[in-house]
Amino acid sequence: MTAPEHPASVMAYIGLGSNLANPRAQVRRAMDELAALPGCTLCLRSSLYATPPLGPVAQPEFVNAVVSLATTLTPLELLAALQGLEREHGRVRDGTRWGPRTLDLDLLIFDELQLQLPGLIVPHPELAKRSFVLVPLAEIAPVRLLIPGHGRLQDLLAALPDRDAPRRLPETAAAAAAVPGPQAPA
Ligand code: A4P
Ligand code: MG
Repeated sequence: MTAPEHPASVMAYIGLGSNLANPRAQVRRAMDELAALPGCTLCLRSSLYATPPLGPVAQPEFVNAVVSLATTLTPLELLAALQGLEREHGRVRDGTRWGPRTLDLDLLIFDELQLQLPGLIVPHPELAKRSFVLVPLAEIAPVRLLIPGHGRLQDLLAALPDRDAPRRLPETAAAAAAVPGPQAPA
């Protein structure tokens, strides 16, 4: 008798970003949806971070995070699944590059692969310069993680000019409420 075939899973890292229509809720919901994708198991999720918008358009602050996914999907299948989730979040592409969005899901890293396809570049080409990607990534990935074509995560982090820019947000509304406020009079 032969054992059933299971495609081997590999580790992928996904960057999440939102700056429209309740960004924290968009990102939290997207994490749950990523966990439910067929062929994927969500391994770790970073905290949520408030980050200053990068790009030419004046727009609200972003909420960013990163998750790791063990996946049996191919890179193009995973990208298609990410774009499906963006559409479900009402993402409208009006052609403005780096414009405001309800949800952006970027395939940051896919195992040890380096890909240059017409609709998919892996690792994500901007990743090494972005504190809103590297800071949450460092929360869930080994610091010695080797990012194909870019080097070690710890070296990329050390080279960032704005490493302190992402502001870690409280876990949940309940966690925020648990932060002690001014003492009430006795
Ligand atoms: N594409 C190619 N490679 C990838 C990949 N690795 N992951 C293609 C995802 N998509 C990839 O993306 C444009 C095209 O990139 C897609 O058709 C896909 O096939 P898009 O999501 O339609 O447009 P975009 O997001 O505006 O462009 P781009 O260049 O992907 O922008 P980024 O890199 O996503 O940056 N500031 C803060 N603080 N936080 C942010 O999250 N995000 C952006 C957008 C700008 N400023 C930001 C943030
Ligand atoms: Mg994008």
